[in-house]
Amino acid sequence: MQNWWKEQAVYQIYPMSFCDSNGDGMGDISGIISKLPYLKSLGVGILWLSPVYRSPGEDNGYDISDYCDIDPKFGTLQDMDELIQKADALGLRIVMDLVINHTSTAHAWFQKSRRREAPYTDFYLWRDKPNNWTGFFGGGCWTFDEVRGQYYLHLFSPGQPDLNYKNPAVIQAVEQVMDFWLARGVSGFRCDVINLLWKDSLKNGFPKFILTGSERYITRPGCHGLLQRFRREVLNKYDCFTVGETVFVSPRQARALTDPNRGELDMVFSFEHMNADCFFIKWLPRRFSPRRFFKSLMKWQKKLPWNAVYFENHDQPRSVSRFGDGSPAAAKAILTLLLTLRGTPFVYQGEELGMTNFDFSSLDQIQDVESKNVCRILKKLGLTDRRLFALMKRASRDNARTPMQWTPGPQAGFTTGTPWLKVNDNHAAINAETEEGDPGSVLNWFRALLSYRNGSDVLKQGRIRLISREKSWIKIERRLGERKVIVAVNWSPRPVRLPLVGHPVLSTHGTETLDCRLLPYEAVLLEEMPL
Ligand code: ISL
Repeated sequence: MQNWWKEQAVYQIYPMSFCDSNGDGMGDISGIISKLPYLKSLGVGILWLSPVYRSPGEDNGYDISDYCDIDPKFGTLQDMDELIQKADALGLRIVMDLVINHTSTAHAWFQKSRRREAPYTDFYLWRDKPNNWTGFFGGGCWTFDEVRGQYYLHLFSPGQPDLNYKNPAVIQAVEQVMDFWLARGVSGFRCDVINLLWKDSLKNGFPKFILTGSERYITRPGCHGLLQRFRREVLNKYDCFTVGETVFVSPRQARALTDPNRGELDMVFSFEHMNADCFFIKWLPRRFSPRRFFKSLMKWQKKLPWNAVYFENHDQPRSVSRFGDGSPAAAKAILTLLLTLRGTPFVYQGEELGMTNFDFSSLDQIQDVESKNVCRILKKLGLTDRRLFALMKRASRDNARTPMQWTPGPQAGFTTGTPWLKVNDNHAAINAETEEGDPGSVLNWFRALLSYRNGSDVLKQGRIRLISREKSWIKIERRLGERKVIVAVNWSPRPVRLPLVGHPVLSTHGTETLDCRLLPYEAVLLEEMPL
């Protein structure tokens, strides 16, 4: 038996869009509690909640003003305790999002820091003059604060000032936050942009097309040191795990970050496979190539003994719209690969239903701070509204943030009020209630597949080998001792011929016999037993 977080699948909840219990149009913790039986029925074992802490909401909760309280729009600390308890009673663990590269400007630490109140004076990165760095959301990353009379660094929005990890008091304060939640019963953290914490210096960077200055803060030795310290001082006291969101990480860096002997993180989210439909950043699109996608996935499978596997989250467009043709068949094929690669699978709310990109009809319907910034900048650069619209359709983070589709009814059963972000019109067909009753639905495929994985040591623990990858299909082998599971996925809307040997156990199209032909977007699992 390996670590519990290697045995179970993780389900990411974006609380604003999951389930609204009080009709204010915004998801909340009581809503999540009401859906625990559904989550249990999926077969997942761990629930990761995007931030529910107190926050002004400039970046939908990734700008925290109090780490030790729940934002009133989501409920109370008591609701959170109830969620942890009720989840635990069902054998589900809760993992929090830990956003410690920056706080909100509304955080008391920042308010005191801008007034130079000890011990908060140096909690942030203050300078008389900005350097030449550029931020993640486009444009500069220094804002002048009138109260203090200095500029502060923010790699993200102006409302998200970066903390100063060269100040030991910051490290201690952050460790207290981790302790607070672990003692309350959470089972770990998804650590937001965790490889950016340590800034070597604030000197100018080499001018670059994007992220000038990043060589001074991405995965620096000081960051490894910090992570080791968090592990030693806090995490080791608990039965928990951490997964780091590590932007622009290389396989070598990821290996070091997740090496159990170094004691830093347990897993990381890498980004390379997310470039299968763009050049380096999503604002530079290119046609999706399954071959490029498979190549990157297999490279990372080979280079790391164990890692997080994901195709979707709250920052990425929907996988079925992006890597497939939007059809339920494509959704099933994509989920098949997600759940059969080696590693801990992370599934994002709605992915199990085949939810698609946002069907917005005007740019005004977009709420995301990143999208709004990028629109402003590209408009200034002369991009037409038509091209801007097309780009946002493809890449806006709001694509994955539309409300969860529970029923075919009004507002997809997400709220009785007006949802904060428009519900996708396709909820009439794509929703949990309808899919529940359809044996051929994406939802029921997800359940069947995860249930098979949960019972298969070969899939959970076995080695992985690529048998072959072609332009539009992939065949992999998982092996534990003498037992093998072969997974073949046709990633295209055309049938393909390929050699298949073994005893078919699951097929998206219900095929019971082998004819070495996969229908459009068909995926099959075959078992091979020792003779
Ligand atoms: O979302 C992105 C591209 O569209 C990424 O560049 C993203 O900003 C980066 O992966 C960091 O993401 C995380 O931190 C951000 C927050 O906005 C994201 O939601 C979060 O996942 C700042 O806290």
